[in-house]
Amino acid sequence: MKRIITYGTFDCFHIGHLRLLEKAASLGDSLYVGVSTDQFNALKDKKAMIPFQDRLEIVSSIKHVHTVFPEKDWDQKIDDIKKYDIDMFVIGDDWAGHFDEMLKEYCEVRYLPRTNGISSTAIRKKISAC
Ligand code: C2G
Repeated sequence: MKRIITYGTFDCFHIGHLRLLEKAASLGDSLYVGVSTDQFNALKDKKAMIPFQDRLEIVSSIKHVHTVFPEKDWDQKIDDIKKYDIDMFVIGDDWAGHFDEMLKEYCEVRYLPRTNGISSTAIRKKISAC
């Protein structure tokens, strides 16, 4: 059983998020997703429009997702990889090169192409302009 892990804010859930999760899930047998808490987003200089509990529930409802859990800080990934016996870490290539040193001795690290033309930031801007 090949286990995959990824992380994200998943604010204003959109097709770019869905395609990432679909592709990540296709690389193994079960997909584990860390959803950034509102407090952790503050550390990422991000302010999600959708509260953490709602984002967690939305991501957990995606058929490709096996398990969701809170992402509370930058340093929990190695513990998560051990806890869930993960084989591969995947994330969009906007993060390319960012996690190799930290994670490569624990699991495979793979960066997947982002979906162009859509972002939570753009959606939030459109909503605020209404
Ligand atoms: N994504 C994508 N295409 C987009 C937008 C996002 O493939 N158009 C991917 C991102 O690359 C990421 C995932 O969807 O893999 C979630 O995106 P965000 O919610 O923006 O995640 P981020 O805030 O970058 O958090 O520890 C890692 C961080 O928590 C990642």
